[in-house]
Amino acid sequence: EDGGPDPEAHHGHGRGGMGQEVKRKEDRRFITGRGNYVDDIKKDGMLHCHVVRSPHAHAYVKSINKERALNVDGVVAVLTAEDLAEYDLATMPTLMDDTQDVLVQDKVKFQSQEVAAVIATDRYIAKDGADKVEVKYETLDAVVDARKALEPDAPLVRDDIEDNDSNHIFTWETGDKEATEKAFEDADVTVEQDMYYQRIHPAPIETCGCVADWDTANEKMTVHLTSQAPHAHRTLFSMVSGIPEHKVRIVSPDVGGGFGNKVPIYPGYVIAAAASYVIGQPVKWVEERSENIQTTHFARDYEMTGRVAATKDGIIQGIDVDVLADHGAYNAAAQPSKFPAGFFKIFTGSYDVPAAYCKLDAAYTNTAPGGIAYRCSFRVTEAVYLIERMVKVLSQELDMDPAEIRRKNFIPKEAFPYESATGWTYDSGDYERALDKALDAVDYDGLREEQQRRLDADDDKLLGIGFSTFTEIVGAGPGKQCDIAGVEMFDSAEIRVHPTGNATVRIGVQTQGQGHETTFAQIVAEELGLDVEDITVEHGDTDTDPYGLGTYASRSTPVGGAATAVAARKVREKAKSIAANELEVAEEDIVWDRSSGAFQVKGAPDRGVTMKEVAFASYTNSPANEEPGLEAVDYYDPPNMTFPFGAYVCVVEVDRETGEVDIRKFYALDDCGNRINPMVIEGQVHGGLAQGIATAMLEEVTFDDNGNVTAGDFMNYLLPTAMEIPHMDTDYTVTPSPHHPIGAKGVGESPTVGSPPAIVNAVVDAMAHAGVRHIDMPMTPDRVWSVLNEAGLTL
Ligand code: PCD
Repeated sequence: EDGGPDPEAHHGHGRGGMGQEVKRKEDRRFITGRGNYVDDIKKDGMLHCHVVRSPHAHAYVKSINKERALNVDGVVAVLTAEDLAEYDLATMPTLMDDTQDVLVQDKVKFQSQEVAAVIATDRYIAKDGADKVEVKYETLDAVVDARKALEPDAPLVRDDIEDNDSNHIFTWETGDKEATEKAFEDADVTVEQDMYYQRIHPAPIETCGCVADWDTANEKMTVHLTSQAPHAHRTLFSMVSGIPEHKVRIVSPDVGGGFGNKVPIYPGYVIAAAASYVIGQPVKWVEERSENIQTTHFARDYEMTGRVAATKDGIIQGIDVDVLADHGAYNAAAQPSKFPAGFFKIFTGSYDVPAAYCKLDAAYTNTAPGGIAYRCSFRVTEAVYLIERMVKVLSQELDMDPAEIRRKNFIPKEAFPYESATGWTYDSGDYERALDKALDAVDYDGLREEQQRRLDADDDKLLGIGFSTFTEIVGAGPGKQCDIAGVEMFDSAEIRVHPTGNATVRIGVQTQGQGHETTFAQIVAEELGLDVEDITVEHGDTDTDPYGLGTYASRSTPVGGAATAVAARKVREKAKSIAANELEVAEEDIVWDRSSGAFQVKGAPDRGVTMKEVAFASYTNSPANEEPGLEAVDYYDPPNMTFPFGAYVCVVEVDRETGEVDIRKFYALDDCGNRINPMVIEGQVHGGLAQGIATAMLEEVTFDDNGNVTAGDFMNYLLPTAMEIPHMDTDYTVTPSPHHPIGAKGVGESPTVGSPPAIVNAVVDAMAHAGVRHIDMPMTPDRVWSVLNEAGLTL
C-alpha cells in the first residue's frame, strides 16, 4: 500500500523502527547474569551423562565391561550400543542420508567417537564412572587425509555400508563442461592454482548439550537443547524416537553462539533422551570443550584446484574447478539444498563469467564427520575463497591491478536480476559503487605508493593490500529448492496485538546471540507504528512458537524477517478496517501514515487514529464485518535467495625477519540491502570478521597419521583473543532486495565468508614482486617465513 520503508532513510519517528540503532533488549539479561542457558537448567531428580570415547581413530570394539563403573557410588546406568538397540536407537540418520552410530556398534571410525555412556547422580561421578568402563579395542590403520583415503590400498573407513569397497562417497558436477573447455581452448591466458581450505571448527563458547525429560505421566518428552533449529529438531526427534511429534517439546533457551555447530543432531542428545526414557528421570548431557572440538561437526576441509581462462585484457572467459572434499567418517554435512556440495555452486562470484564448470569428489576419512555451514551459507565460503583468490592469481599473471581486474569483470548493475553460468538468479547488486567507495576510503593510491616506497628502501616490513569483492547467497528457501528431511524451508511469524496496544511476536527462527528479540521487534514497530519497547519477541519453544526451520546461513532476516513483515501487514490490513469504523469513513478513504504510525482520513491528516487506539477498538468496539481481536500469522516461502555482497580491503605488514603478519587495516563494506539495525549489523560484522581473521591466521584442526586430533583443545586450536583482532572499519551501501518485503538481505555470515581471501590476497600481495602466488591458511609466522625464505625475501 505504501511501498515499504524508504531504503536510505533513517526513520526519525523515535519508535525504534527500521534503520534505528536500538540497543539490544536481550543484553540487559545477558550482562546482568540472567541469561538462561541449557547448563543453567536444573530439574528435580536430574541425572548426568558422561560419554566414554574411543582413544583410537580406527579400531574394532572387542568388548565392553561395565562392572567396575556400575560399582561406583552414584552411577545409575552404563549404556552401550546393545542397550540402545533394544529401543531401535543404536543408530541415527545424518542430515545427508547416511546412518551414524549413536554408540559404536562394531568399529570406531574416528578418535573420540562415542562408545558408551555413564549416567550418574552428578557430573563428576558420571565422569569417574566413565573412567572405569573397560573397553577392549583391536586397532586398525587410520587414514586422515582425503587424497590418501582414495588410494587403492587405503584402510576402508566404512565396512558397514553394504558392498562398499572404497572411501569415495560421491562425484558431483555442475556447470557446462564443454563450454568451459572451449573457453580454455580459445583463451589468451590461463592460470591454475591449488589451494587448501583447511578444516576448522565453529567453537561456540557454549558447547553443545541438552536436558532430556521424559514425563511418564503425560508421555511427553521435553528436551532443552542447544539448538539452532528447534522445530526441525522436534520433527527429527519424533522420527528417530517414534514419539509422536505433539508429544515432543524442544526448548532452546538462550544459546551461547551457534555458528552452524548446533544445527546437526549429535549422539549425546539421543543418549540423554534414551536414558531419560528408560530411567524415567531427567538427564543432562553437556559437552566439554575438547569433546566439542574433536567430535561435533567441523567445517570446510576442501582441497581445491582453480583454473581461469581470460583474454589478455583480463576479461574472464571461463572457470574450471576441481575439489576434493573430506567429509569425515560419516556423510553428514548439514546442508538443505539438492546439491551435494550445497552453494559451492556459486563459485563464479561477483563476476560475469560466461562458462563455468566444477567437479567435486567427496571422501570418507577416519575423522569426525562434518562439513557444516560455519558462518557460511552451505559452502559459499569455500567458493568465495576460490574465486577471490583466483582473481588475484590472474591479476598477477597479467600484471594488472587487482582492483582494476575486478572492476572489468563485475556483473554490471544494469544486469540484475542476473542469471549466473551455474544457474543462480542474483536479485540485486551494485559492485562497482561498493569498490569505488572502498578504494576511496582506504586511500588506495596512497597505499600503493607506500608499498613501492618500502620496496625501494629495502624496508624490513613489506606492505600488502588485499581485496575481496564477494557475493553471498543467503535465505534458504525457496521451499521447492531447499528442505530438511523433506520439510520445505519457509519461515514463520505470529503477531498478537493486545488490547492496550502492545504486542507479542512469536517467530520460527532461533537467535543464538544475533539480537532477534530487538530486530524482529523493530520490523513490527516499523510496520505497525508501535514502539519497539511495546513488542516482545518469543522464540525457541516448539509448544508455543509457529513452525520454522531455524537460524543459520543468515536466513532469519531473508525468510523469518519477511514472514514478520508480512504478518504485520496482515495485522495492519485488519486494523485499517477497524480504523475506518472508528473514524466513520469508508475503508477506501483511510491511508496509513508510516511516519506517524497512524491511520488518517484521506485529505484530512488531522483526523486519525493510532495503532494503539485501533488495538483497543479491536477488542472493545469491533466492527460488524470483523472478528474481534488483532492478530495474524504468516508462513513465508521466499521466491528466491537474497544476494548480499561486500567490498573488503585488508592491509598487512609482513615482517621479513619473523614471518609475522600484522593486519594494519581492515576495511569492510557490506551491502545487506535495507538495514534494520545498523548497530546490530556493526556487531555482526565485527564478530564475523574476527572469525574470518581467525581462519586466515590461526585456526586448523590437525591430526597425526594415527588419527589423533593434535589440535583438539584451546591450547592447540588457536581461537583469537582481543590481542589478535585489529581495529576494523565498517561501511555500507544499500542495494535493496527487490523481492524481500522490506528490501533486506542477510549479513551475519558475510564477514566470515568474505574476509579470508582479502587477508591471504594481502599477504601474497606483499610478496608478489618476488613471484609469490599463493600461501595456504592459516598463515602462521613459520609458514609465512618459509615462503619469504623461498622467495629470497628474508633478512
Ligand atoms: N540484520 C539487520 N539488517 C539486515 C540484516 C540483518 O539489522 N539487513 C540483523 C538481523 O536482524 C539479525 C542480525 O543482523 O539480528 C543477523 O541477521 P542475518 O544475517 O539474517 O542472520 P541470522 O539468520 O539472524 O543469523 C545467522 C548468522 C549465522 S549463519 C551465524 S553462523 C552467526 C551470525 O548469525 N552466528 C552468530 N551471527 C551470530 N552472532 C552471534 N552473536 N552469535 C552467533 O552464534 Mo551459521 O550458518 O549458523 O554457521
